[in-house]
Amino acid sequence: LWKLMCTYLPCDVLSLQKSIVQHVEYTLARRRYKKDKGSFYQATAVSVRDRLIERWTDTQQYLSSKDTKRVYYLSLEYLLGRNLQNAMSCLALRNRYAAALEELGYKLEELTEEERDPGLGSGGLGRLASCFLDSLATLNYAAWGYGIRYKYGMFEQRLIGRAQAEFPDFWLKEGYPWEVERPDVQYLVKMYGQLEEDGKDPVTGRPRVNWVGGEDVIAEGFDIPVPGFHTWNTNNLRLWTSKASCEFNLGSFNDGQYYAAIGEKERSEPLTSVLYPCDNNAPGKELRLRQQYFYVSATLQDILRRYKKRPEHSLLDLPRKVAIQLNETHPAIAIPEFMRLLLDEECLGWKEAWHITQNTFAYTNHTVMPEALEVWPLPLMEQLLPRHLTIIYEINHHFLGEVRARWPADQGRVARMSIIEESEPKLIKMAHLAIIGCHRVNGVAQVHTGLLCSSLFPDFYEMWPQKFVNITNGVNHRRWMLQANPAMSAVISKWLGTHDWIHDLGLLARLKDLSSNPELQRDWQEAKMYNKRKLADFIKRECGIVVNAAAMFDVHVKRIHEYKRQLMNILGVAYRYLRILSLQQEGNTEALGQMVPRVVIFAGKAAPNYFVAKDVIKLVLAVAGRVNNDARIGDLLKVVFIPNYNVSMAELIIPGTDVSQHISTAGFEASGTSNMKFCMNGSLLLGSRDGANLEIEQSIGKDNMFMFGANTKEVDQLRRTINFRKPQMDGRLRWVLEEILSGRFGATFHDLVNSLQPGNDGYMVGHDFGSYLEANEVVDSIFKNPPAWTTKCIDSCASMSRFSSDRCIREYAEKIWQVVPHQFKPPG
Ligand code: 26Q
Repeated sequence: LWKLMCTYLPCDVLSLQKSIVQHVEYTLARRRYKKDKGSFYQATAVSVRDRLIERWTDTQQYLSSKDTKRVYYLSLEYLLGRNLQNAMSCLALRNRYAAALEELGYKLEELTEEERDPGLGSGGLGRLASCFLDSLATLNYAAWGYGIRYKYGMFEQRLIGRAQAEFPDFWLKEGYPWEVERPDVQYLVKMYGQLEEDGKDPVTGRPRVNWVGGEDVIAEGFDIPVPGFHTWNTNNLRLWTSKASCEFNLGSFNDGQYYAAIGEKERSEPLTSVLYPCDNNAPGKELRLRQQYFYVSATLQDILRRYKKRPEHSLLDLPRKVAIQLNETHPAIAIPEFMRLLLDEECLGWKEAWHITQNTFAYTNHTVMPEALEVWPLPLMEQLLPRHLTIIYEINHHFLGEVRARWPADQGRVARMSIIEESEPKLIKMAHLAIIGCHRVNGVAQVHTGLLCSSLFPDFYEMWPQKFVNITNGVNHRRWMLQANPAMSAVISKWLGTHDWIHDLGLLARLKDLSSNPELQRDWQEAKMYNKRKLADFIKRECGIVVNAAAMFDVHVKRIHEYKRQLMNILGVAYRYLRILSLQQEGNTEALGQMVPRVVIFAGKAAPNYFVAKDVIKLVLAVAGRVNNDARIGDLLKVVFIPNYNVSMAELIIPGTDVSQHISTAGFEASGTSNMKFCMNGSLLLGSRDGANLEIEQSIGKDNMFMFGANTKEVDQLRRTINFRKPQMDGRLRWVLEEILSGRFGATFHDLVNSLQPGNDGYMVGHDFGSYLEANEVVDSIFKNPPAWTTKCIDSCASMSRFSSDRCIREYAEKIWQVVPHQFKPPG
């Protein structure tokens, strides 16, 4: 029996084949001899999953036996991307599976395409959480992610009548082979109801309250294994789904209540139905708060249950064994919920409970946008979570006492720092609650952390300077280089003479000595061309637009938001178009001959109720329609909007890019992470002085980056004076706007044009437009010199090691979580 328990599944090619065919037949009950890519994808996935599961359960067993400190990452969003390739490379079984499938008549690359992206997130924050999970597992940290298993993820974007249309994304339609349902992991979560006073606690002497009545919802866990790359350690991502609590005892209802009970069941199901598709915006919707609380409560109950399983664990020691990271304020209701569990369920006193809570939690801020800072109307909190409101009052009371003690007679400061905003209705500021309840607060890039300390939370920074730390974001280079770009990865390995850079990205620096070597350059350019052709094929399939792979591929892909300034890009494109036509009219063949053919590629989703962003998509499509169908333009300019941007599309687009745009108004993009991915894939960046762009520039060198526009300080100045110092508009911008208003691009886009008039232009498009166009000219001039261009690409790529999420996770481990790696080795 022991021997049986110590043996892992066989992984030779024949065994893999057998397992795939068996899963087709017995797990899926489909015909094994019928050619069916869908079934073979599913079966392959389950076969890989089997091989993850053994490591997964053994890792968890091992970590429990060692009683290691665990990190829990709480995020309302994860953008996992496809799993099949990732899991196979983690297990080092990619080649064997490819061989096994080849003989069965399938290409691994084709089966990969069968997997649907779980779109359980809306943008950068969710993708960052997924990169973190990968790095945590690879670096052998004991960590679990917790999230929500939305039934409908990020909506599917289609373009209908040259505009965005949203469709539900029912990603579970064919089932999701990577998850394991845990019917045995269920918790009750209560909402609404009333408080009842219940005398005094005999031990602590504190007044006791009971939270009674209300509705109970069941949370049930689904687990997804998170493998590390070339290590046995396999972590867990637990996602909650909601179920009606009457499923507990439906059988015992008598006839009259039976129907009512079913009705209640129907009401509870939708709680985890749909992901809010916002990004950098926080609508104060009751359902969203219910989702947050539901998920947080289940998670904390689960964490406490696991901790209490060991009889020697005392709650006072909890921070030595548990670190909880809040991804934004979305799970910040965890602070009062944890206090409630410690006070009301575990019967601790306030001081002990507060000490434990503060030392367990830490908070990452991802945004400085005022409209994205979460606030909840106090009456809503009172109705939904009456007990939590009283706890928030008490936290605030203790906290403001501290403020008053340190700054006596500074009422202004007390009002500014309070968790509760004295407006009508009163509001609860979740960021204040998070800062007060956590021992660390971090920003995600140097400028961003600077802004947190100087303009967003200066009072808190003054009170607790040591609480604030910067941890610049990073990305998982295994997914974003090795998996997404095998062509370039092969060139790198060939020229370094080793694959070790995959484990230690610092090794890439050696490429810098070789970057002008013509043979390396040829290999590099070939890889880039291969990726561009793949992208061109995709564009033809998806958009019906034929583009020339020799042209410069200029890419701007991310959520559509005013501060990200896709509008500035498309206005620049319109300018280029008008300029080509006027050069033609002048008969200026020399200038025309100097022009660099460009394909300008956009992709990204606009929140369904964000009409300005949807207008920007319309304008892009309108300009594309005009430019692409103007025979005079030919290959000089093409404009493409690829619908339904997601992680797997990013894996295709990023490697095929020559220059990518990260052009947010300075001071608005907390970090950005795609800038890192593009740079790692040999694209040059056209960027504003914002977020991580600045640190990337520091690492790769000024000469390798096309930077333009106002910096944070200048933007701040400009915004202060916007209403009384109206600058002259750049002549080129005025020209473009006039042409748009004249109907040159179909509709006249009055609202967009109006938003750019001096005085209205909060995102400084007008101010930066000139320097943006000039930066674009520099891009053109260097692109015309391929060796110079390629040297820059290689040099930048070679300088990117700091932006691996491995570096980032090590910093969290050291500066915030106080955890060290624990590597699990299998028996035998
Ligand atoms: C809040 C309340 C209700 C509904 C939705 C939301 C909500 C959801 C998502 C608010 C914000 C978000 C997403 C924010 C986000 O993606 N921020 C990005 O985080 C990245 C990782 O740190 C940064 O690189 C980006 O700069 C930042 O914009």
